[in-house]
Amino acid sequence: MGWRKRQTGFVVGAILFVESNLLLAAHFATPINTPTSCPFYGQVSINGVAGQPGDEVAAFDPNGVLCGRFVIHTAGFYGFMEVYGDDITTPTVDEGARQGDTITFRIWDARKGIEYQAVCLGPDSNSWADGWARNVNLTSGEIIYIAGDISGDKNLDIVDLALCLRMALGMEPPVLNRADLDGNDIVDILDVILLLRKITRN
Ligand SMILES: [Ca+2]
Ligand SMILES: [Ca+2]
Ligand SMILES: [Ca+2]
Repeated sequence: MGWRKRQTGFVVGAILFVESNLLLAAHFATPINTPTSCPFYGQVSINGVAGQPGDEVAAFDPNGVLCGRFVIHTAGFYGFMEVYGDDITTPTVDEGARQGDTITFRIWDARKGIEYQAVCLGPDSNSWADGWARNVNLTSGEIIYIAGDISGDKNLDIVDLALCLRMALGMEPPVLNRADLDGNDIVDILDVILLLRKITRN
């Protein structure tokens, strides 16, 4: 009886530990730091609610290169976020934006594990210019990605749970970018439990 209780306590503790680490690890990749940058800042909301500490904003150039990332620390605001320019001394590598490029943004809701395309609300334009700060308010638009949505239908449900379980049991090849919820590069029973908790919380 006591042993079983202790075991349960251990499992619950392990899950809470993993979940707290999930909130600490940044979702978006780290951009390459270059000598040129255009700082963006402004308000950020997700479905009408202020972006919360731990949520993230990322900036992309027209080639889809991630060239800026900011982890929100003050509810409702992001920035200054350095959005880096392409380094002309490295012609084979595209690190970021060039003069006049239109920058697009994505928003990551860390608690719900949802990545959104951002809608730019101004007041400034979102064109990149070295050394010029841009005030661009952002709000969430189309959903790009939901952590744990293995079936890809933008819903978290029993179908995803069944797929995750099959991957954890080795009955199906693991799809890491969708099913590895704790980011340890394997799909196992802990990912299934994390997904179950997400589904029951929704
Ligand atoms: Ca370059
Ligand atoms: Ca799904
Ligand atoms: Ca995992």
